[in-house]
Amino acid sequence: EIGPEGILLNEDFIKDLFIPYPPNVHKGFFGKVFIIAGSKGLTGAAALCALAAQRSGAGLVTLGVPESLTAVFEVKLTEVMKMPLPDHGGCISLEALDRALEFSQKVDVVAVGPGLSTNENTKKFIREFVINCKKPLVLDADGINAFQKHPDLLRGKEGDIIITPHSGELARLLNTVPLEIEENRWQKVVEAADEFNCTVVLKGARTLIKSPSSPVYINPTGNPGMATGGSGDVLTGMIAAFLARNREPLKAACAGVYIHGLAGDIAREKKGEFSLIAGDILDNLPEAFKRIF
Ligand code: NPW
Ligand code: AMP
Ligand code: MG
Repeated sequence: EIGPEGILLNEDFIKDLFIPYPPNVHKGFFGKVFIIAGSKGLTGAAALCALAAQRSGAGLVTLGVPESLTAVFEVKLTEVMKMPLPDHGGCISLEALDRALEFSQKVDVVAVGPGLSTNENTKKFIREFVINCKKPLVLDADGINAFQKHPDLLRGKEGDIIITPHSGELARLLNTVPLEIEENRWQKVVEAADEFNCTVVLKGARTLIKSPSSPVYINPTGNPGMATGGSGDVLTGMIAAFLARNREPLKAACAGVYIHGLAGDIAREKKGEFSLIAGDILDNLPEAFKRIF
């Protein structure tokens, strides 16, 4: 424990996340995840996120993608299902709202954000979707950026939400600059969890996790090799999969962050810190799970 209100994450906290299941289990038991991600030039973020959810035990993963890019995703991803959504110029558009909301009713968790772009029409779609979605949500990257000038909309939203900002993204949400977040990480994670009444994962070296009623959890795993494009997209898929399975935002967030860092540490053992790429974190998820369970 770090002080009265800080707790260092460890494996014991993670272990009881995974409830035993019978041998005749079926895929519905492990949870259905809907990920809305990707745009022209950023299909990698969507693919990494979806595969991470699949590798993190989700029973069914469906990726909502810009319709015009469907063929790209069909080639990139085999196990993941795709839901083509109306787009303009490779960015999901507001016209996608009804289809996305309707599909969300059939899943356990929706993750929104990786690689969606900051196209104005896409941001409108994101805000309308998030406000009207009745399922637990994981918001990352552009799923957070869409609320930059509309924090009140996020503040007023009911239901379980996990947000996973890096300093730049939390700065946008709190209308400040990244340095201000970096210099006051503890205070800012507390402020954000309180203000938005949701679980906040403030990423970076020693990621901090906090829900409105919890202490601050500090993650000891991970390494600087993970400061590479796509790392965070992997984390989002993992947290969504865990949330679909256990429905406990704080536990899902803590487990995601801890195991993501562990997979990054295993990747570093094999590839070295210098060459580590996000796909290596993904590739070492199986090894990380084997070490814990
Ligand atoms: P600077 O200039 O680096 O010092 P953005 P993004 C600042 C997708 N991706 N960590 C930083 O400052 C994502 O999912 C797609 C990080 C800069 O001003 C998003 O949809 C990939 N940043 C989209 O791209 C792989 C920090 O914040 C700004 C920081 C954009 O996401 C890559 C950077 O943030 C990527 O995941 C910190 N600790 N502190 C793909 N293969 O498809 C300050 N900053 O502009 O939100 O850019 O995170 O790359
Ligand atoms: P993103 O910026 O969204 O791609 O997320 C980056 C991911 O890598 C987050 O999970 C960070 O916690 C992790 N990460 C980035 N830099 C470091 C670092 N220096 N040490 C440990 N983890 C890091
Ligand atoms: Mg990111």
